[in-house]
Amino acid sequence: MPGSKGLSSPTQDSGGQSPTPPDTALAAHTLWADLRALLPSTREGLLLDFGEAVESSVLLLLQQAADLLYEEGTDSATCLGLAEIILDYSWEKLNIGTWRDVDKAWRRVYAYGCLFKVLCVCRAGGAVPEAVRTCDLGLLMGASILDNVLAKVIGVLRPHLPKRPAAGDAKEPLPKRTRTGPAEVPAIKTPERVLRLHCPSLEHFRDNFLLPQKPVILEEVVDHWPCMKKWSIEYIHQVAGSRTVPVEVGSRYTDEEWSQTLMSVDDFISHYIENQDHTGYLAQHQLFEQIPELKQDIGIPDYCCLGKGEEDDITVNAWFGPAGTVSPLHQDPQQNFLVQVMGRKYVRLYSPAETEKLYPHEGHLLHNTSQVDVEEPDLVRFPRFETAAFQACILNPGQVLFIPVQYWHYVRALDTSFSISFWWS
Ligand SMILES: O=C(O)CCC(=O)C(=O)O
Repeated sequence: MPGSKGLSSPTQDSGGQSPTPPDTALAAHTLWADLRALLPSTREGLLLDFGEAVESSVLLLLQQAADLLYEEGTDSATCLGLAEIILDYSWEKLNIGTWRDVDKAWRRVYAYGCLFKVLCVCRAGGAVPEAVRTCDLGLLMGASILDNVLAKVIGVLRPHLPKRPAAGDAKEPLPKRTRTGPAEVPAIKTPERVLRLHCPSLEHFRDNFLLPQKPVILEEVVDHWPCMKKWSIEYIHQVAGSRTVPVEVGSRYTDEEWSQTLMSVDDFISHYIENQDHTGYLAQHQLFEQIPELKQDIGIPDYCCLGKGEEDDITVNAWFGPAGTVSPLHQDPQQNFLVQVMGRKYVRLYSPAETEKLYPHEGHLLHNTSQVDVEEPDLVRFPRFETAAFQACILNPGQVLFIPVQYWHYVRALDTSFSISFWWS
């Protein structure tokens, strides 16, 4: 997948419509005490040191905000004003050029801005959903500070979030409008089918698929994961609805009009899953690092133990979207187990030996992506594509597709779908 093309500015908070608890003052006081306990005991412990990349004027703002936070009985509005300036300024720095060139010092500044804002909001008895959203922005766009304090802050805030009514409590069901009819399921010829195996032994998998680098679908190896029974759209609303996530907007990342944005999971579901005006894809996101409650519902495929790395080195990504999302034909630098939790996906696989027939983009950013639209190839521009050998499958819930390192893969969702990829070496 390509590097980030830059995120559009996060949509403004919808106005903090959280119901105010009856004993507001007491609740705010308790919350502030719990949050304050996460901070270093002295102001110096905040470690506000950013090196030369960050102007001294910005450092001064950070120091002033920190001083105010550590003073008793401070006017939170002044501190909040400083935090907002720090956030606006560092946000600009995060959005200049490509993501990989952003100086980490600015990502730390942004994370401190988020932390200070959240503390001010909560000290003043403000809206918890807004505070959670700010923490998420800090986690997504900032760098880790103070031993991942923003994740700990979310842990404290979570019990204070307003509860979403259970699906049965809703007075009227939301009208559902779907742009597309049932997705077309491609026919797959027998010789092209990816082999399926029930729970092969580690040795069998290693000798017949990992070492020779051959794709295979593994069945019944993740049936015991709680996500297989528990997950539904309603469950994702309940557990993750108020959390902010990155969303790809547009049919495919190779299109000109494709962009990325940040929004709550609730908004993502209502805009892109329940009402499909445009295609939106919560794609290639380390959701389980961000939301530990969801991580409890999944495991790591046993076969990953055949790799050389530690379990912590495995990159686990979520791919959640409506029918019709397309990941263009591309290759990745690690082995992959693509686990299908909800819905079906059509997958095409091409061996790295076929690369020359797949016309990779020439630019640096997309060199691992083919220029060919797999299901509607332009054979005048890309004549060799017609002779490229491939395998294909419909990946069903509960199945795990092994995609060897550098194997080209194209993926189209046939239904509302949730998949989890495990990249390992
Ligand atoms: O499911 C998808 O849309 C793409 C998955 C993918 O590219 C991957 O797991 O590397």
